[in-house]
Order: sequence, then C-alpha cells, then structure tokens
Amino acid sequence: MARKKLAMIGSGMIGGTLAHLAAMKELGDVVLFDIADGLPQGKALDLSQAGPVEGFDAKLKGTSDYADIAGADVCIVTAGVPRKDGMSRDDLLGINLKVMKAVGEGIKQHAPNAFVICITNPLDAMVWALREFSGLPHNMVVGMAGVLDSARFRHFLADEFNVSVEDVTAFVLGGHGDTMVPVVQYSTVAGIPVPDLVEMGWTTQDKIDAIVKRTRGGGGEIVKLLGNGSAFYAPATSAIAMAESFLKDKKRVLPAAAHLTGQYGVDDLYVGVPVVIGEGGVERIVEIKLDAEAKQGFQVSVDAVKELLDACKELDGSLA
Ligand code: A3D
Repeated sequence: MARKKLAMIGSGMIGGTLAHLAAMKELGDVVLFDIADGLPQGKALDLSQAGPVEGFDAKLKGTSDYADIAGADVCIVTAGVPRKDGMSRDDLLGINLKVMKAVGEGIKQHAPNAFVICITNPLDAMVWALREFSGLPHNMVVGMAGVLDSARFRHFLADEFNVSVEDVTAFVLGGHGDTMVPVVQYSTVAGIPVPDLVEMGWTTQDKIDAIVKRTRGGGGEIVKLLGNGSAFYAPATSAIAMAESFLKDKKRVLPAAAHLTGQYGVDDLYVGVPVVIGEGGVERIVEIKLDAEAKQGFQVSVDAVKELLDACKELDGSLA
C-alpha cells in the first residue's frame, strides 16, 4: 500500500509541529510548504534527522513550490500571520484573506482531492474563504477549532475534578473566538453531565462559570504568556486528530468548523458543530438539541461569523 501524503501549507510554529506529529505517528510522507525560503527545507531536514532516533519512516520535504503538494491526501493550512498580544483574531482578516486566496488556488491546481483542514485565523471566515477559492467540495474542507477549544475545556475540568483527562468529554460549539459556546450540559466525567456533578457537590456553579470564561479566552491567555506568537502544540495535535480520523476512516465525532446548509438554522456558513470525520471527509453533521442559553450563545457566535464574512466579501469582490 502506498504511503499517504500530508501537505502542511505554512511551516511556522504549528506547521512544524504538525509535521513532527504526522511523522512520529507515521501517518504518511510529509511536505512542508512555506513562502519563507529555507524555513520549510530546514524544518524538513531537521525532522528527517529525528527519524533514525525515533524509528519513524516518513519522507519529509520542504518546499516553496506548490507542485510538490501534488496528490496530497491531506492539506493542513496554517499559512498566514498569527495573532500578537493586543491584536484580535479579526484584525488578521485582511492579511490572511489574501493568503487564503493563494493557498486555495494552489490546492485547487495541485491537490484537488485532498481533505483540507484550515487552522489560519480568523478561523470560521478563513475556512469559508479557502473553500471558495479552492472550489473543493464543502465536505472536504473543514476548520480546526472545536477540538482545541474542547481540549482546553476538558483540561480545565479534569484539573478541577482531579480526574483523568481521558474521562472528561466536553463540547464547545460556535465560532472560534470570544463568542464560542462551551456547552456544559453535554460535558461529562465518565458520562456524568457536569450539571449533575455540581449537584453532587463535586464543584460549584461559580467555578464552572469561571472555567467556561477561561476556555473562551484560552487562546488569548497563551498569546499573553508567550509574548510573541500563539499556541501551537495543542492546535497541531487537534488538527492531527482530525487528519487521522480521515486517513484511517475512524469516523470520530469531533467538533469542527463545518459548512452548514440549514442545520442549526444556519445556511452557507462555516461554524463549529459536532461532525463525523471519515474517509468521505465530513460525513455527517450532528445536530444536537441546545438549551435556551446555549442556543442564544450559538446565535451570537453565528452573527459574529456572518459579520466577518461580510468583511471578507467587501475586501475581495470575487467572494461576494
Ligand atoms: P507562524 O509561526 O507565523 O506560521 C505561519 C507561517 O505561514 C509562516 O512561516 C509564514 O511564512 C507562512 N506564510 C505566510 N504567508 C504564506 C503564504 N502565502 N503561503 C504559505 N505560507 C505562508 O504562525 P503559527 O503557526 O503559530 O499560526 C498559524 C495560524 O494559525 C495563525 O493564523 C494563527 O492565528 C492560527 N491559529 C489558529 C488556532 C485555532 O484554533 C483556529 C490556534 C492557534 C493558531
């Protein structure tokens, strides 16, 4: 069986970590693409030299030529500029929209059958624009945010309850940003919903509210600490989980920014919802029942995404 091929479009902090994880997991051969000359080549060579130590067999190639991504099974897009302290994700819009155009055209030409995972911020707008520029089917283009946001929520909950992260599940819906909606009613410890755990005296509502707030600001907290750049380990791991579900047809149920066509009352927007990812890309959108509070939060989030799309359409007439 031929090895799979993964193309990391953008070889910065997340791109390099993605390549490292993909190689360590032997998901396939890896192409690191970037416009910064030398960076993808340097990282590819460095990672290749980790192979003999770790014992992974993956060919890694660094390039600035889109022709090298030809035939990729998966493309993970981090190309663009990350958020700096004091900068909102939305400030990135103008710069990264142009990057999505170049990347979308590159994928369209060289890897039109790939499953494409977008990470570039502002996520929900960039994944929509990338899909438009690439012309790929909607089910083959998805945004990574929910796996990361729910991992942050799970980490904080596991810490609070002093239990294994493995036994904590959490759902975060809506756009990636300050309006995301961590859904407490669907978050559990070994199947026990968090509201029941509050009743059982495991924690207090105030503490859960504080965790929800910290989850929403999870990206910003790390940006502030790092001082230069944004989170990269957990974002990369999250995208690799999505890629793996596609490559191995695992059919995992993961929160992701998916194209909605009427689900949750939303049409032609990418918003974070639970989806099934398998060999067919996004194979199913899971429409869960939300309580009134989550519904309202979801709507605020959807409105924020809509606003960003309007801004994109204004910036690039071809998207209108
Ligand atoms: P960084 O280390 O700066 O890497 C970005 C790379 O993109 C750089 O190496 C650039 O040279 C490269 N690049 C710029 N323009 C192009 C282009 N036209 N074609 C190819 N490559 C290009 O950033 P990072 O890896 O830390 O973050 C990447 C993106 O992910 C940023 O937009 C972040 O805001 C975003 N991000 C999203 C999440 C989500 O949860 C959605 C989390 C963390 C970061």
